[in-house]
Amino acid sequence: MLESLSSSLRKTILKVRGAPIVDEKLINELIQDLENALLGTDVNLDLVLDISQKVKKRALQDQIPMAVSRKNYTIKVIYDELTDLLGKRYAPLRLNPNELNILMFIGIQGSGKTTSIGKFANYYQKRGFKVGVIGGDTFRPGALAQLKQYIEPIGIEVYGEEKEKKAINVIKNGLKHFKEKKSINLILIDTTGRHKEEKALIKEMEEIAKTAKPTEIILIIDASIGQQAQAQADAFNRATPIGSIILTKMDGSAKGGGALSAVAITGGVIRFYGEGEKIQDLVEFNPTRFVGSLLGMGDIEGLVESVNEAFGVEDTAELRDAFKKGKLTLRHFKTQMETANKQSSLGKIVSKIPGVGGLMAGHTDLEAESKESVKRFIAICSAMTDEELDNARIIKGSRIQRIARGSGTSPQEVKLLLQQFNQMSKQLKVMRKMRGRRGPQGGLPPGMEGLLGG
Ligand SMILES: Nc1nc2c(ncn2[C@@H]2O[C@H](COP(=O)(O)OP(=O)(O)OP(=O)(O)O)[C@@H](O)[C@H]2O)c(=O)[nH]1
Ligand SMILES: [Mg+2]
Repeated sequence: MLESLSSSLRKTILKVRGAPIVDEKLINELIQDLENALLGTDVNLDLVLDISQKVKKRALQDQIPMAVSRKNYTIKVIYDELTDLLGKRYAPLRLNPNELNILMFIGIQGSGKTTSIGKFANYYQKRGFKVGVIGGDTFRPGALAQLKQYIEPIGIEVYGEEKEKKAINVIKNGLKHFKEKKSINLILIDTTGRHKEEKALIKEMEEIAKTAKPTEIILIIDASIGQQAQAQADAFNRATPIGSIILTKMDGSAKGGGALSAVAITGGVIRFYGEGEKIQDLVEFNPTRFVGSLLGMGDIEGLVESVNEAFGVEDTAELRDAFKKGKLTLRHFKTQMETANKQSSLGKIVSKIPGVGGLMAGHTDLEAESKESVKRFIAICSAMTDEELDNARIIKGSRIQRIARGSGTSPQEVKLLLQQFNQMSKQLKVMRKMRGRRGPQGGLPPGMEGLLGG
């Protein structure tokens, strides 16, 4: 599924992960990568620019809780914006097994109607529905044979009339046939695909719909047309309030992202997509899960949840004050580590970074590892004197040796902590300069993420 988009997005995420600090330069690189990835899958230029501006602004300027690293926040922002692009609403198709459901499939020539009906029949049969299919394509020679050949092997009856030329008659008779069989609770209607454009298609849809009174009309769009899908979806949305959309050929098309986003901005509801010619190749579309798998892991929702959770945790007033004044001491730093240690979300945040799954093979206990490093940082700070906590500059030579001994760590670890603390203080000064006198209020300067083990 959208392999090249997915692999470029994963590379982008890995770049965030691998960078020592998240600064403007990195964000600019990211934006460039993100734009290229989206344009490469035919997402509309205006949409791409809109997304990249939002990501840039949020990643650099949003005020985030101290327990969230700017890296994770940036990843979450990318995730948010992509999910937004594809439609936040998750709307599974609701069929009632206690009633007769009639679904009518329409779409321009060759879009994948007949194949999608087979996939639907298979999908819902597996979920306990008793399915019947009506071959309402009386236009193309061989259409009925194709339908039967595809669907009968899974044990589903196909109603068709070789000699009848009027689709509407076949559909009427087919409905009667299946309604008499009381056991059938899902009827799928195939239709003619002679239309090459939206207008005639919609007209025919309205005519058949009057007779068949479908529960739902399903528009099939071939994803390989990319952002041109917007015109079809638009016309369709205007014509019917009960429509859903299936995108086909998501496997073979480099333009799938364009088609998905183009349909999403019309407000059209994408329920499924096809990713192959076989009868099993139908996937229910869920924007959040979809973006999660694009970015490289199913569980990105976990990361997002953890970041959201951390947003609910107040930073201490003392800390905010320190940031405002631009005076950060190791004491603040220690307090922050202690808060982070208490938060269950921290370990979760670190362990749920999308895209690092493969790289982290063998480091399965990333969460425990990051908790461990926070604990060690706390231990190091606890071995410091009050004087040292208030003035990190005096920590040198023999003091480092003493702190390492006292905390059960090594002088290297103490130096690492001091380095990261210095980097953070520098970042804070730069930020204060950039933002004038106001100063960030509780925001985490880029670079602090290193302290959180992320
Ligand atoms: N790779 C791939 N091929 C697909 C997919 N869906 C449909 N196809 C292929 O696209 C071609 C057209 O599919 P049909 O289901 O016959 O399309 P249709 O809309 O019924 O076509 P008409 O009845 O002629 O209008 C067939 O060769 C299908 O195998 C998909 O998700 N992936
Ligand atoms: Mg067909």
